[in-house]
Amino acid sequence: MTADATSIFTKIVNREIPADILFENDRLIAIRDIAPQAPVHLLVIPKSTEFANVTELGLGDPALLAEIVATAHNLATLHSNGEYRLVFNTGGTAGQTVFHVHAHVLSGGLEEHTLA
Ligand code: DGP
Repeated sequence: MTADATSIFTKIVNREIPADILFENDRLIAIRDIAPQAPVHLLVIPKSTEFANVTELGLGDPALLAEIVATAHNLATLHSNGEYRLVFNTGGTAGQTVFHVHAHVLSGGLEEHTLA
């Protein structure tokens, strides 16, 4: 399966819709989630439209998955206390609504929150 090439995240990458962009390189973009579930709730998103979910990404480009994890750590350190929860919703019945792989980075006061 290929990610939706017209996904909301591709539109953000292409500057077709606005977002609060915290980090960007040639492979990734990181934004604030529009509906935060924690004091710090960021999304780390590959620019590639090749992967719909983390299973496909891990099999297809494990180095890019590792880069997402490193970026999550760096952003949680910059924007919070360096401690974070990393969530990949995978499949509609698991809460995935955008079928373009993305990591939720949740940080700050998570002892008061259940899973995103
Ligand atoms: P998921 O349910 O795991 O597919 O997560 C999708 C997330 O994307 C959800 O937490 C809300 C966020 N989101 C959806 N549309 C937008 C948008 O236009 N801008 C931003 N910043 N986040 C969005």
